[in-house]
Amino acid sequence: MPPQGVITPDLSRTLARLSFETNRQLGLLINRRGEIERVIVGDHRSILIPELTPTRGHSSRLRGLRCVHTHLKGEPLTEDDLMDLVFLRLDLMVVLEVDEHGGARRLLGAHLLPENVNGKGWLLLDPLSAHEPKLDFLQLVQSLESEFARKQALVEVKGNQDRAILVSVTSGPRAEAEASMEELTELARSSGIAVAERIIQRQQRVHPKYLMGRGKLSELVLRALQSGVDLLIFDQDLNPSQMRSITDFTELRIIDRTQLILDIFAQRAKSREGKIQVEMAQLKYMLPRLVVKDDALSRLTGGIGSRGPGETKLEINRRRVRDRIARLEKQLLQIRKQRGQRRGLRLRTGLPVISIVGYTNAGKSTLLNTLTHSRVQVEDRLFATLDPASRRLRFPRDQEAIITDTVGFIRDLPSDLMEAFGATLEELRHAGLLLHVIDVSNPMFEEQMLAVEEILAKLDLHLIPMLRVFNKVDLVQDRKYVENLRKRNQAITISALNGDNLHSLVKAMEERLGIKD
Ligand SMILES: Nc1nc2c(ncn2[C@@H]2O[C@H](COP(=O)(O)OP(=O)(O)OP(=O)(O)O)[C@@H](O)[C@H]2O)c(=O)[nH]1
Ligand SMILES: [Mg+2]
Repeated sequence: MPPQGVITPDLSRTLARLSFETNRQLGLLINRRGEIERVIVGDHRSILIPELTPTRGHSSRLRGLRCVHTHLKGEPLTEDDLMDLVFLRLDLMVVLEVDEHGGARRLLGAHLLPENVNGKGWLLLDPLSAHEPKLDFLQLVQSLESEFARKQALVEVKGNQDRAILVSVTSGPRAEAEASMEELTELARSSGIAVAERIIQRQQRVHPKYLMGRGKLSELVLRALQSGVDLLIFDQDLNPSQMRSITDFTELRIIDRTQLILDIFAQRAKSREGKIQVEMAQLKYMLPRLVVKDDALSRLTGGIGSRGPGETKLEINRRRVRDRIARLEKQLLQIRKQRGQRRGLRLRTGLPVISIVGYTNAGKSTLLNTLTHSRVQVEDRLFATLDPASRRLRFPRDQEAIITDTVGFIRDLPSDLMEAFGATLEELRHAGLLLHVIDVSNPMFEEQMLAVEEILAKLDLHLIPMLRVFNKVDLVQDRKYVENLRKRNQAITISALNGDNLHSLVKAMEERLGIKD
C-alpha cells in the first residue's frame, strides 16, 4: 500500500472551508483503506460521534478508524476528544485547526499508548502542517498495534483461556475489599479465567449508573485494551440497568460475582439434576438483564466465553427464556418425584447419617476421604464438589454410619442458586450430625464460618447437632493461637490431609451420635 497520510491536503482544505462557512465543527471517520466511513456534523464548539457498530470479539484491538475533526477557535484537543479516543479505541484522534479565513492550518493528533507514560494512556503527536502532513499514518498504526500485541502477550494465559480484569468498586474499608478481591481471584481461577489485573476503586459514593465516574471508566477501558482483555468481572453485584449501561459504554463483556459463581457451577455440574438446577439459576438471573437491544443482549446471554446456558445467541428473547425455565421446572419436578420415592439415606440403610458441610475449599472432601479411605475428588479450587457423595464409615467398635460430602457454601450465595441447591441439600435434613469443616489457615475463616452457619439457619438446618471442625491446622504456625480458638469455639482441630488428631474427631462423633460401648 502506498504511504497514507492522516488526511490529504485537499480534503483538509475542503473540510476547513465547509466548517468555516457553516460555522460548525465537521468530522470524518476514516478507515485504514483511506475511505471515509462517516461524516459528522457538530455545532461551533463540539461534535458528537454517533454510536458505532460494535466490533464484536475485537474489543481488545484498535478499531481501525481515525477521527479527523475541525476546531474553529484554535482550541487544542479537548478532554472529550481524549475520552472518545479511549472509549471508541480510535486509531488516532485528530484536530484540524481552521484559521480565521477558513483555511486549514495544523493537524493536532493523539493516539493511545500500550503502556501508560507519566500516568497518561495517550500521546500527543507533534503538530503537523495541514498542507504537508509528513506522517506515514499506516506505518504509525502498524507499529502501534505490534506494540500493543507485545504488551498484551505479557499476560500469562493457557491455551485459549479467557482473560479478565477484576474490578471492585466500593465505599467500604480497604481491607474488606482486598479480602473479597482475593476470593474473587480464586473464583476466577476456578472458572478457568486468567486474571490480567485487579483494580480496587474506593470512592465515597458508588455511582448509581456506572458505579464510577466517566474518567475512571475510561481508565478501565484503556487498561483492558492494554492488557488485551475484553472481559470485566465486578466483585459487586450489578443491577440490570448498571450492567446494561456499563456494557454499552465500554463495549466490554461485563459479568458480576454472582454470574461468575453460576458459571463455575455450570462447568462443574455433573448430574442431570445439578445441570438443570444451574441452568435454571442462570436463566433466572439473566431474565431481568435481557434488553431489547440486540447487541448488548448477545453479550449478556453469551455468559463467559460461550459457556452460557447454551442457546444460540441473537434470537434468544424473554419469552423463550421463560418457556425454557418452565420446561426445566417440569423436568426437575419429575426427577424429584422419582427421588422422593427412594427413601432418605437413613431410612434406606438404617444407619445414622453424618453430613460434612462448610465453606468451599475448606477440606470437606479430603476429610471424607481420610475418614473412609476413599477417593472422592479433591482439588485446590472453589466448588470442586457439586454432586454430593456418601460413604460408609466404620467406627472402632464396629458401629457404622453413613457420611456424606456436600457442595461448598460461599458468602452471599446467589439466591437462585441457594434455591436450586435447596433440594440437593434436602438430604442434610435427615442428618443426625453436621460436621462443619472450617479452614483455619484462611485469614477470613471467622467470616466464612459465620456465613456458613447463616446459610444453615436459612435452610432451617441449625437445629441439627453440629460439630465445628477446624481443619488445616498443619498450615498454622501459631499453635497456641489455634488452641485458644479451639476452646473459644468449642471446636476440634484436625488436619484432614495428614490425619492429625482424627481420633479426637471420631470420639466426638461417637459421643454426639450416642454410640458408646
Ligand atoms: N495443608 C492442608 N491442606 C488441606 C487439608 N485439607 C484439605 N486440604 C487441601 O485443601 C484443598 C481443598 O480440599 P477439598 O477437600 O477439595 O475441599 P472441599 O471443602 O471439598 O472443597 P469444595 O468441594 O470445592 O467445596 C485441597 O487442595 C486439599 O488438599 C489439610 O488439613 N491441610
Ligand atoms: Mg469437595
